Amino acid sequence: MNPSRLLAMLLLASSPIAAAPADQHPSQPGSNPIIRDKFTADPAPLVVGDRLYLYVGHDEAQRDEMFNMREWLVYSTTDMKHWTDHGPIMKVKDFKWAKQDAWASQTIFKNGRYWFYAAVEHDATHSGKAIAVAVSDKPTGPFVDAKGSALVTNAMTPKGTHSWEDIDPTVFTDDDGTTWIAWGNRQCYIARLKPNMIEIDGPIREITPPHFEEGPWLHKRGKMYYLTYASLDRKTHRDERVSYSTAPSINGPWTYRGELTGSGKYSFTIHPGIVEYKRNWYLFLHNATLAIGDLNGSIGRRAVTVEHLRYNPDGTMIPVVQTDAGVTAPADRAR
Ligand code: FUB
Repeated sequence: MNPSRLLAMLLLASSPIAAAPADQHPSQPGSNPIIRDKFTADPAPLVVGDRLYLYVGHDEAQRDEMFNMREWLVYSTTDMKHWTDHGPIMKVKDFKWAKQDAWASQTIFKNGRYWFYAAVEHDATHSGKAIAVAVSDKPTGPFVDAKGSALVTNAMTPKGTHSWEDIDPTVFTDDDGTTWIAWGNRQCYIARLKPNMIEIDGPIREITPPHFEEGPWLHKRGKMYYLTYASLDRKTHRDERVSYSTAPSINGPWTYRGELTGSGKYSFTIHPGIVEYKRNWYLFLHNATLAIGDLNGSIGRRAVTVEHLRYNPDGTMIPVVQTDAGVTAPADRAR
């Protein structure tokens, strides 16, 4: 998030344009937004056996606050329609070296444990944002700081242009067992993780794709690797959209494939999370259409959604139209 946009965002957040209408959507299970009693953002799915877990940040912005995010929550489902609330898995203060900002996260399973990677604001000992790593024996936590210090600090990406570039980790284990981590804001970075999951192994490489803003998500389908992300073409758009690149290997070369979906309704940010579950593919996003009590959706009061995701025969992803119906609509009509 660019500070020069901050003032504009705050003004928008309190303007009629940004104010979401009262929640008029039908509450049919599976329709969007999927979580309606809390504001949630930055969805990150993980399949464990026959259950899909969904890790989110808890948006608690009051009035014109931009962001107020102090904890991460997890939900789960076995049918994509009914969600169980497992409560908070961690608070940002559980990382003793972090100051604030429970921003985007992702959890993966490796070596019998669940590894949780998240963006936070570092305390005064390091400037700017950082990436934390925590671990648990269960997908629902409790998670504990696995390292006692940041996995990535702003100083580790010295060619970056700003202090909040080291955010939004995505983690992916390739077929050879190597786990990779990518992250970034405006600059997108990738690095290998050591088998211990708490140290970077080797160089950090920049792989910034066109219009990259933040929120990268790595996945693989067949032989194709995908880097999906929140994009912003400042010349033409006011709000983030989702774009993606593909590659024949995690090391690239990456080919830009254009936009996967438009902006989340009423939301400056958007954040993709992609997963295959029970032989169907899903794209999780967030928008700002939810109202709870007298609090309307805004930049800091978002709501997680999910849509079907389909592929063309050549492996490219079919553009996704964001809907109120969500996955209550049949997958074959998800265009
Ligand atoms: O939720 C806080 C930040 O906003 C995330 O880290 C970004 O991806 C954007 O969604």
